[in-house]
Amino acid sequence: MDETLLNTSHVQELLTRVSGLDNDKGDARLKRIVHRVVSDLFRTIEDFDVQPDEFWSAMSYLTRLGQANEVGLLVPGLGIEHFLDLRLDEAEKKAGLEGGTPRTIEGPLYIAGAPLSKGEARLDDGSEEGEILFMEGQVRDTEGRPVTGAIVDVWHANTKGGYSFFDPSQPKYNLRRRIETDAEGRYRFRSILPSGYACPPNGATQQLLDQLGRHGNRPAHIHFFVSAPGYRQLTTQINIEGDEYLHDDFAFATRDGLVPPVRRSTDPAAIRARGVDAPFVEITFDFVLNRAVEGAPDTVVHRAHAEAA
Ligand code: MBD
Ligand code: FE
Repeated sequence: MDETLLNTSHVQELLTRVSGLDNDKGDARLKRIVHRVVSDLFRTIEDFDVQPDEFWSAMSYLTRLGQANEVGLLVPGLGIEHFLDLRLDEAEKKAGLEGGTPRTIEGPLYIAGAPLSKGEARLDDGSEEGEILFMEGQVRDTEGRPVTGAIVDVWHANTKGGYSFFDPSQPKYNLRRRIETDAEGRYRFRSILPSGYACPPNGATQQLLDQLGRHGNRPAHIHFFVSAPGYRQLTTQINIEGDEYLHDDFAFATRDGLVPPVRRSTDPAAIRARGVDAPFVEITFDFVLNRAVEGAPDTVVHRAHAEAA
């Protein structure tokens, strides 16, 4: 071993005691993880000769990040949430699962308990000017059989990139619905085409991104949880093609297979047939679910979610 401060018996004993590895109480796995994380931090401090002022500026950064409730924003910004997806992909491959719709990150803006309806829904309340969107598709298993009674839980931003609940100017559950698939496994909804999201410009996440020379933008996207008894829950998003950030997402969520064609209709007869009074866009997107299996980690992620009051 190199003669570094980290490698001295004094510091190694300190790390053992810090993480409780010298006692037989507590959580054995957590002790090993804390030992690793604190050791890696000590090594970073030593290798980069981090000074106390720099260290405390990082601690006040983390304090501000938490106080602003931006932890869930920095995590995808640092690619960590995408890495967790890659890990799940790898575990599923090992368990012999393949052929499902690609997963991609949940992000920080899901709200549980959106209104539930059968077959179809309208997500917007008509109060916002925006391109009219009709989206529909089928939920199937990997053998191509329709999944009846699946729940398509969908949420997306408005034309300003804001999400209801987090953006108090929007009505409760605006652009959030749960749709139960019909006898053919189909869902359909009407909404408005979302715009991309941008990190709060004066927030803690953007502050770090600035120092990394990075932007904090996401391409326009629509989130989904698709679930049904006997199947693995799918967490995914589709992206709206043509967006300038389509392949430059600060949250690294764009994946092959998740960018469906967007069909624009300006034909008066088609507009009349849809029962609307303006041009609209259509997206067709089918979801393929893997069956539930033993031996692959659960895809339902337990994390703190706000619930609308
Ligand atoms: C979002 O809308 C989002 O989906 C992610 C991952 C991060 C910030 C805002
Ligand atoms: Fe989002």
